[in-house]
Amino acid sequence: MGAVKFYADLRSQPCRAVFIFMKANAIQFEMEKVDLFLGEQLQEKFTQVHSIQRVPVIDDDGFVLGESGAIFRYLSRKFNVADHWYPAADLTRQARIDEYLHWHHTNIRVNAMMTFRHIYINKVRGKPIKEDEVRRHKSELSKALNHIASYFLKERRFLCGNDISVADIQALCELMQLDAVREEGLYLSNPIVGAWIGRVKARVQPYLAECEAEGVGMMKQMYEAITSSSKL
Ligand SMILES: N[C@@H](CCC(=O)N[C@@H](CS)C(=O)NCC(=O)O)C(=O)O
Repeated sequence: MGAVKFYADLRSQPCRAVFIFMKANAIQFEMEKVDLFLGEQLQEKFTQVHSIQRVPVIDDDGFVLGESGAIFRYLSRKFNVADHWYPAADLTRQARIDEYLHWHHTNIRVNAMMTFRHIYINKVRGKPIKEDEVRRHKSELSKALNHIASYFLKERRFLCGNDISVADIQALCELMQLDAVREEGLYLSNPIVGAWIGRVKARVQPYLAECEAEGVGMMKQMYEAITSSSKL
Protein backbone atom coordinates (compact mmCIF):
# COMPACT_ATOMS: atom_id res chain seq x y z
CA MET A 1 0.00 0.00 0.00
CA GLY A 2 1.56 3.32 -1.09
CA ALA A 3 1.41 6.67 0.63
CA VAL A 4 -1.78 8.70 0.34
CA LYS A 5 -1.44 11.50 -2.22
CA PHE A 6 -2.46 14.76 -0.60
CA TYR A 7 -3.36 17.63 -2.93
CA ALA A 8 -3.18 20.75 -0.84
CA ASP A 9 -1.97 24.25 -0.18
CA LEU A 10 -1.21 24.86 3.48
CA ARG A 11 -2.52 28.41 3.25
CA SER A 12 -5.93 26.71 3.16
CA GLN A 13 -7.65 26.05 6.49
CA PRO A 14 -9.15 22.60 5.70
CA CYS A 15 -5.83 21.54 4.12
CA ARG A 16 -4.01 22.32 7.36
CA ALA A 17 -6.66 20.40 9.31
CA VAL A 18 -6.16 17.26 7.18
CA PHE A 19 -2.36 17.71 7.31
CA ILE A 20 -2.39 17.85 11.14
CA PHE A 21 -4.75 14.88 11.34
CA MET A 22 -2.54 12.71 9.09
CA LYS A 23 0.63 13.73 10.94
CA ALA A 24 -0.93 13.11 14.36
CA ASN A 25 -1.92 9.62 13.25
CA ALA A 26 1.31 8.77 11.42
CA ILE A 27 -0.60 8.28 8.14
CA GLN A 28 2.01 8.23 5.37
CA PHE A 29 1.32 10.82 2.69
CA GLU A 30 2.98 12.62 -0.19
CA MET A 31 2.00 16.20 -0.62
CA GLU A 32 1.30 17.55 -4.11
CA LYS A 33 1.09 21.30 -3.82
CA VAL A 34 -1.83 22.93 -5.64
CA ASP A 35 -0.92 26.61 -5.47
CA LEU A 36 -4.12 28.52 -4.84
CA PHE A 37 -2.45 31.88 -5.36
CA LEU A 38 -1.48 30.74 -8.89
CA GLY A 39 -4.98 29.36 -9.54
CA GLU A 40 -3.64 25.80 -9.99
CA GLN A 41 -6.90 24.38 -8.55
CA LEU A 42 -8.65 25.53 -11.76
CA GLN A 43 -6.05 24.20 -14.17
CA GLU A 44 -6.34 21.04 -16.24
CA LYS A 45 -3.70 19.10 -14.30
CA PHE A 46 -5.65 19.24 -11.04
CA THR A 47 -9.11 19.20 -12.62
CA GLN A 48 -8.19 15.81 -14.08
CA VAL A 49 -7.56 14.54 -10.54
CA HIS A 50 -10.89 15.88 -9.19
CA SER A 51 -13.41 18.16 -10.87
CA ILE A 52 -14.15 19.78 -7.47
CA GLN A 53 -11.39 22.34 -8.24
CA ARG A 54 -10.82 22.87 -4.52
CA VAL A 55 -8.40 21.53 -1.98
CA PRO A 56 -7.93 19.37 0.04
CA VAL A 57 -8.24 16.24 -2.09
CA ILE A 58 -6.68 12.84 -1.40
CA ASP A 59 -5.91 9.94 -3.69
CA ASP A 60 -5.62 6.69 -1.76
CA ASP A 61 -4.48 4.03 -4.15
CA GLY A 62 -6.76 5.33 -6.91
CA PHE A 63 -9.69 6.30 -4.66
CA VAL A 64 -10.00 10.07 -5.01
CA LEU A 65 -11.89 12.07 -2.40
CA GLY A 66 -12.53 15.75 -1.71
CA GLU A 67 -14.14 17.61 1.22
CA SER A 68 -12.18 17.65 4.47
CA GLY A 69 -15.08 16.25 6.54
CA ALA A 70 -15.39 13.22 4.27
CA ILE A 71 -11.60 12.83 4.20
CA PHE A 72 -11.42 12.73 8.02
CA ARG A 73 -14.06 10.02 8.19
CA TYR A 74 -12.51 7.94 5.42
CA LEU A 75 -8.97 8.12 6.82
CA SER A 76 -10.17 7.36 10.36
CA ARG A 77 -11.74 4.10 9.19
CA LYS A 78 -9.09 3.18 6.67
CA PHE A 79 -6.16 3.63 9.06
CA ASN A 80 -7.99 2.56 12.20
CA VAL A 81 -6.93 5.65 14.14
CA ALA A 82 -7.40 6.05 17.92
CA ASP A 83 -11.09 6.10 18.68
CA HIS A 84 -11.25 9.59 20.17
CA TRP A 85 -10.60 11.17 16.75
CA TYR A 86 -13.78 9.73 15.21
CA PRO A 87 -15.24 6.83 17.22
CA ALA A 88 -16.14 3.72 15.28
CA ALA A 89 -18.42 2.11 17.86
CA ASP A 90 -19.86 4.97 19.90
CA LEU A 91 -22.78 6.03 17.73
CA THR A 92 -23.81 9.09 19.71
CA ARG A 93 -20.30 10.52 19.99
CA GLN A 94 -19.77 9.92 16.27
CA ALA A 95 -23.07 11.65 15.53
CA ARG A 96 -22.07 14.65 17.72
CA ILE A 97 -18.84 14.98 15.71
CA ASP A 98 -20.83 14.78 12.45
CA GLU A 99 -23.16 17.44 13.82
CA TYR A 100 -20.19 19.76 14.37
CA LEU A 101 -18.61 18.98 10.97
CA HIS A 102 -21.84 19.90 9.16
CA TRP A 103 -22.63 22.95 11.31
CA HIS A 104 -19.06 24.21 10.91
CA HIS A 105 -19.42 25.17 7.23
CA THR A 106 -22.29 27.61 7.49
CA ASN A 107 -21.38 29.05 10.87
CA ILE A 108 -17.66 29.02 11.76
CA ARG A 109 -16.18 28.58 8.27
CA VAL A 110 -18.24 31.03 6.29
CA ASN A 111 -17.93 33.83 8.83
CA ALA A 112 -14.26 33.39 9.79
CA MET A 113 -13.29 32.87 6.13
CA MET A 114 -15.25 35.87 4.85
CA THR A 115 -13.88 38.14 7.59
CA PHE A 116 -10.38 37.01 6.62
CA ARG A 117 -11.02 37.39 2.89
CA HIS A 118 -12.57 40.83 3.06
CA ILE A 119 -9.61 42.14 5.03
CA TYR A 120 -6.74 40.19 3.45
CA ILE A 121 -7.66 40.10 -0.23
CA ASN A 122 -8.61 43.77 -0.33
CA LYS A 123 -5.42 44.81 1.47
CA VAL A 124 -3.31 42.71 -0.92
CA ARG A 125 -5.12 44.17 -3.92
CA GLY A 126 -5.01 47.71 -2.51
CA LYS A 127 -8.81 47.95 -2.59
CA PRO A 128 -11.08 49.45 0.09
CA ILE A 129 -12.37 47.03 2.70
CA LYS A 130 -16.16 46.62 2.75
CA GLU A 131 -16.56 47.50 6.43
CA ASP A 132 -20.29 46.66 6.57
CA GLU A 133 -19.59 43.14 5.28
CA VAL A 134 -16.74 42.67 7.75
CA ARG A 135 -19.01 43.83 10.60
CA ARG A 136 -21.76 41.44 9.53
CA HIS A 137 -19.45 38.41 9.39
CA LYS A 138 -17.79 39.33 12.69
CA SER A 139 -21.17 39.56 14.37
CA GLU A 140 -22.29 36.18 12.95
CA LEU A 141 -18.97 34.65 13.99
CA SER A 142 -19.44 35.91 17.52
CA LYS A 143 -22.87 34.21 17.66
CA ALA A 144 -21.36 30.98 16.34
CA LEU A 145 -18.59 31.11 18.97
CA ASN A 146 -21.20 31.57 21.69
CA HIS A 147 -22.91 28.46 20.35
CA ILE A 148 -19.60 26.58 20.54
CA ALA A 149 -19.19 27.67 24.17
CA SER A 150 -22.74 26.99 25.33
CA TYR A 151 -23.66 23.97 23.22
CA PHE A 152 -20.60 22.04 22.03
CA LEU A 153 -18.21 22.75 24.88
CA LYS A 154 -20.50 23.21 27.89
CA GLU A 155 -18.31 21.73 30.59
CA ARG A 156 -16.38 19.48 28.17
CA ARG A 157 -12.68 19.90 27.48
CA PHE A 158 -13.07 19.47 23.70
CA LEU A 159 -15.93 20.13 21.26
CA CYS A 160 -17.44 16.67 21.32
CA GLY A 161 -16.10 15.08 24.47
CA ASN A 162 -13.21 15.07 26.92
CA ASP A 163 -10.60 14.17 24.32
CA ILE A 164 -9.75 15.73 20.98
CA SER A 165 -11.63 14.77 17.80
CA VAL A 166 -11.49 15.78 14.14
CA ALA A 167 -14.06 18.51 14.96
CA ASP A 168 -11.53 20.36 17.12
CA ILE A 169 -8.87 20.39 14.40
CA GLN A 170 -11.39 21.56 11.82
CA ALA A 171 -12.46 24.45 14.05
CA LEU A 172 -8.94 25.39 15.16
CA CYS A 173 -7.57 25.68 11.63
CA GLU A 174 -10.47 27.81 10.45
CA LEU A 175 -10.29 30.19 13.41
CA MET A 176 -6.51 30.54 13.21
CA GLN A 177 -6.80 31.96 9.68
CA LEU A 178 -7.90 35.13 11.46
CA ASP A 179 -4.46 35.41 13.09
CA ALA A 180 -3.05 36.30 9.67
CA VAL A 181 -5.03 39.57 9.68
CA ARG A 182 -4.46 40.20 13.42
CA GLU A 183 -8.07 39.36 14.23
CA GLU A 184 -7.40 36.50 16.66
CA GLY A 185 -9.07 38.61 19.35
CA LEU A 186 -12.39 37.71 17.69
CA TYR A 187 -12.21 34.22 19.13
CA LEU A 188 -9.68 34.51 21.95
CA SER A 189 -11.77 37.20 23.65
CA ASN A 190 -14.41 34.59 24.43
CA PRO A 191 -12.88 33.04 27.60
CA ILE A 192 -14.43 29.59 27.16
CA VAL A 193 -13.38 29.46 23.51
CA GLY A 194 -9.92 30.89 24.34
CA ALA A 195 -9.25 28.20 26.96
CA TRP A 196 -10.42 25.42 24.61
CA ILE A 197 -8.24 26.76 21.75
CA GLY A 198 -5.25 26.57 24.12
CA ARG A 199 -6.03 22.92 24.88
CA VAL A 200 -6.43 22.02 21.18
CA LYS A 201 -3.18 23.76 20.21
CA ALA A 202 -1.27 21.92 22.95
CA ARG A 203 -2.73 18.61 21.76
CA VAL A 204 -1.76 19.03 18.09
CA GLN A 205 1.85 20.11 18.54
CA PRO A 206 4.35 19.76 16.94
CA TYR A 207 2.18 19.30 13.81
CA LEU A 208 0.52 22.69 14.13
CA ALA A 209 3.96 24.33 14.17
CA GLU A 210 5.02 22.24 11.15
CA CYS A 211 2.43 23.90 8.93
CA GLU A 212 2.97 27.42 10.34
CA ALA A 213 5.72 28.51 7.92
CA GLU A 214 3.76 27.62 4.77
CA GLY A 215 0.39 28.48 6.27
CA VAL A 216 -0.75 31.22 8.63
CA GLY A 217 2.83 32.36 9.27
CA MET A 218 3.40 33.11 5.58
CA MET A 219 0.11 35.00 5.25
CA LYS A 220 0.78 36.95 8.42
CA GLN A 221 4.16 38.07 7.09
CA MET A 222 2.64 39.13 3.77
CA TYR A 223 -0.14 41.02 5.50
CA GLU A 224 2.28 42.76 7.85
CA ALA A 225 4.55 43.74 4.97
CA ILE A 226 1.60 45.26 3.10
CA THR A 227 0.10 47.07 6.09
CA SER A 228 3.44 48.50 7.23
CA SER A 229 4.38 49.68 3.70
CA SER A 230 0.96 51.35 3.30
CA LYS A 231 1.67 53.37 6.48
CA LEU A 232 4.89 54.89 4.99
N1 LIG B 1 -15.85 22.32 2.08
C1 LIG B 1 -14.51 22.15 1.57
C2 LIG B 1 -13.93 23.52 1.29
C3 LIG B 1 -12.76 23.45 0.36
C4 LIG B 1 -12.34 24.84 -0.06
O1 LIG B 1 -13.16 25.77 -0.17
N2 LIG B 1 -11.06 25.00 -0.33
C5 LIG B 1 -10.55 26.28 -0.75
C6 LIG B 1 -9.28 26.61 0.00
S1 LIG B 1 -9.61 26.90 1.70
C7 LIG B 1 -10.23 26.22 -2.22
O2 LIG B 1 -9.69 25.26 -2.70
N3 LIG B 1 -10.56 27.29 -2.94
C8 LIG B 1 -10.26 27.41 -4.31
C9 LIG B 1 -11.26 28.22 -5.07
O3 LIG B 1 -12.24 28.68 -4.48
O4 LIG B 1 -11.06 28.41 -6.27
C10 LIG B 1 -13.64 21.35 2.56
O5 LIG B 1 -13.90 21.43 3.76
O6 LIG B 1 -12.74 20.64 2.11
